[in-house]
Amino acid sequence: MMDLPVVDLGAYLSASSQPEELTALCAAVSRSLKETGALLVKDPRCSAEDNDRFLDMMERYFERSDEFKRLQERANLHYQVGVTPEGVEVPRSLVDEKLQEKIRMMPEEFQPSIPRGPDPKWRYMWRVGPRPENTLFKELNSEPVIPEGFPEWKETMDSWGYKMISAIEVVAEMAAIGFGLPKDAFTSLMKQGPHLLAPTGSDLQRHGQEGTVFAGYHYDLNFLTIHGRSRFPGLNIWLRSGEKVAVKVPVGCLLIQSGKQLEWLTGGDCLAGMHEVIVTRGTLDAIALARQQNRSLWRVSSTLFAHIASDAVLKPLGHFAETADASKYPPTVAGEFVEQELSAINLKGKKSES
Ligand SMILES: O=C(O)CCC(=O)C(=O)O
Ligand SMILES: [Fe+2]
Repeated sequence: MMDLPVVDLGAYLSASSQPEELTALCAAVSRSLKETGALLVKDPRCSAEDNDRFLDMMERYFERSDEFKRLQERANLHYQVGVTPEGVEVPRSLVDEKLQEKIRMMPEEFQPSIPRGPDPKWRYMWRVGPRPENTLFKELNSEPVIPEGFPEWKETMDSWGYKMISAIEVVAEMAAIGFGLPKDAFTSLMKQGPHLLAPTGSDLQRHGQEGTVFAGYHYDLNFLTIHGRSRFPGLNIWLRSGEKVAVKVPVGCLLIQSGKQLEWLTGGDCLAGMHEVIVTRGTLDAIALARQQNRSLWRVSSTLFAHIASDAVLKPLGHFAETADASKYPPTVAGEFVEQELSAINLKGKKSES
């Protein structure tokens, strides 16, 4: 089992760091994203208390009845705002034959758990950051949904969301430098992107058996994903080497994962990180402890999906346009790419139906 390196964003943000130190930090960021599809960071601006305030509120929300939560469901907006009930989102590995083939080729010890149906997790989508005034992708940029009886909702979601975006922007800048691109190569494309704070909620009381798959083997379709620490472990990631690793996020750290849009922009030099969330022995231990301490048995993730702006074009940037695989990543409008991916995982009606 491998420990992911922890990169201190404070050192990058500090004016007193030496140029050689900065170069080394940026190289560590791009190397970790490339070799593991993931990266642990510490950001002095995102505290464990901020994360707790967010998790406490989301636990209270997910504990409400199904009828209550369904009032926040917006299927017509492809679930891109409000709640997604359990049993809607389909893991890529259930529908993608190429991916299934890839799984069959893996050594048994690294094979993911094979989901038999849609994910039994709920999710809440909250848009974060300014929206574009003019866009061809209105529904990816819709108005927020606020559940009744949560006066602190907007402030809590926005403050956690903005903090996570600030951390992602620093990582995106460092990654660009590490990949040999101009410093703003990624961040300039992220401006007014349809960033989503998208915590998952999994009911461990009902679905707490070892081996239950909460999020089947998949990649994230966005640019970079960032998660705070969850109160229940269970995330497995696959390294570029094919090895499967259970992720441990140290207290006060954030986990970053590379998404498909980053893969596109680097012409496949950095692949989207594959991952799954399942009930492991570690999850069972955390469930036992939570029961003892009379805490919530909802597993909440503090996930934020950072996106490339919907109207921007995805294509290999700079020197990545010259690589052998570049032609596998033809210029594609980011919003169109997102819509295709959403329909593959059941969050948007297929093109022929819409
Ligand atoms: O529930 C989690 O910890 C993360 C789930 C996940 O991979 C996702 O939301 O894409
Ligand atoms: Fe994911």
